[in-house]
Amino acid sequence: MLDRRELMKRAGAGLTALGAATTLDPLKSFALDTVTLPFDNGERPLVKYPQKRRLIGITSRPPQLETPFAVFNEGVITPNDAFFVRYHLADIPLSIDPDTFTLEIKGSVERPTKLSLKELKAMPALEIVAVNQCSGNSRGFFNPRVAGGQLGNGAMGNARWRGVPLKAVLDKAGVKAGAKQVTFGGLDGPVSDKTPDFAKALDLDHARDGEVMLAYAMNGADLPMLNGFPLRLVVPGYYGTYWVKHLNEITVIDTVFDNFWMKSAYRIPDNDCNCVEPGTAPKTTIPINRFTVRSFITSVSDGARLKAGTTTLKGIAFDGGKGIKDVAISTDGGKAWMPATLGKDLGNYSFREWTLPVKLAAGPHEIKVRATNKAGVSQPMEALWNPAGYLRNVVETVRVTAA
Ligand SMILES: Nc1nc2c(c(=O)[nH]1)N[C@H]1C(S)=C(S)[C@@H](COP(=O)(O)O)O[C@H]1N2
Ligand SMILES: [Mo]
Repeated sequence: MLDRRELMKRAGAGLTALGAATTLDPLKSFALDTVTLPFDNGERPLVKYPQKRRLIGITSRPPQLETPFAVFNEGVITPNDAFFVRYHLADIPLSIDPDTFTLEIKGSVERPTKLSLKELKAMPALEIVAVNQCSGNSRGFFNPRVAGGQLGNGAMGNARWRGVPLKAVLDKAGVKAGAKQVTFGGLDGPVSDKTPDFAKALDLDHARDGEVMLAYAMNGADLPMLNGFPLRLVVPGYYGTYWVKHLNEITVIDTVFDNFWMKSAYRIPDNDCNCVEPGTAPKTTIPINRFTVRSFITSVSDGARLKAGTTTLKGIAFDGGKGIKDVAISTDGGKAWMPATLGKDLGNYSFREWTLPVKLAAGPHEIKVRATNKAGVSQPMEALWNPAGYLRNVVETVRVTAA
């Protein structure tokens, strides 16, 4: 048997001489241990991939990794080596040369353009702190259960993204009158040609809002390979499905993009709650878009035993871009609510830290957290349901015992 340190060393050896940022071998990962997420069939391996610390393994071909929830208590910025990983197609790039990489802008434009990474980095840069969250984050908690990756709460992360506004690149190419949408494709692809290639689209106005960006750096470093090196789309406030990784193709189109990933997948019920009666199907759907409002307690986990007396609770909250207005905490199962103190404001797209000292008498307590955004939108006390397992944002509960 290899000891743990040796396994970690060998996993790291998946990086070749080309340099840490550009090459990896996802087949060189190792299961080191397991964790159990709090729902049926929740046991998962903890796996080590190049440029990543030990993360929760969902699938291995393609690699899909979830962040252990304790990471969110370390700070509001998720470290690159702990950031979750989601792919759809098994043929992911293992090696990309940043010196020859180019981004192509084509379609309904005056000047079809190719830009190198160097040219993109020479343009005026933009930085935004923004949460990236998979549409199916927390899907494993759906009741009744739904098909798809059975994720806990770790398919999200918050990073400081640096890059260029998509608008600047579109302006360089000159969008033609009559254009409707912009599509985005990356370097990964399907193993069989029966599987549709992954590509997403945004409406032209959204694409030109000055905030949607092409990011080449994350938390002051190159993007990790598994998070889209050397360039990815960042769509602040929108679900991760739009954040196309290894982005190398931008196409301006005069129609509404109707590939599988827009027309059939990643759709939500077209009604006020974006929800349906559990077990039923929506009549009409729309493409998933902005995050619902969410909040979490990160400092204590469900089932924890605490000392009776004063405990300072801590956690995070975020929404789809209005910004968090307030966070309220209940220690009696939702009867009385107390306002928490919000931490530093890193912008409307970031995790917002909250803290609150609470007095807990000896005995069991049901602690709940509920955030409200600046538009007055809050979280439901009972979970809403949709057949794809998206948008989960029920008020979270942590049961603790003080003694
Ligand atoms: N090229 C490419 N980009 C992609 C995907 C993909 O399969 N291929 N998946 C998307 C989905 S569904 C999510 S949730 C995010 C996840 O980003 P991350 O892997 O950096 O955490 O990437 C998005 N970008
Ligand atoms: Mo996703």
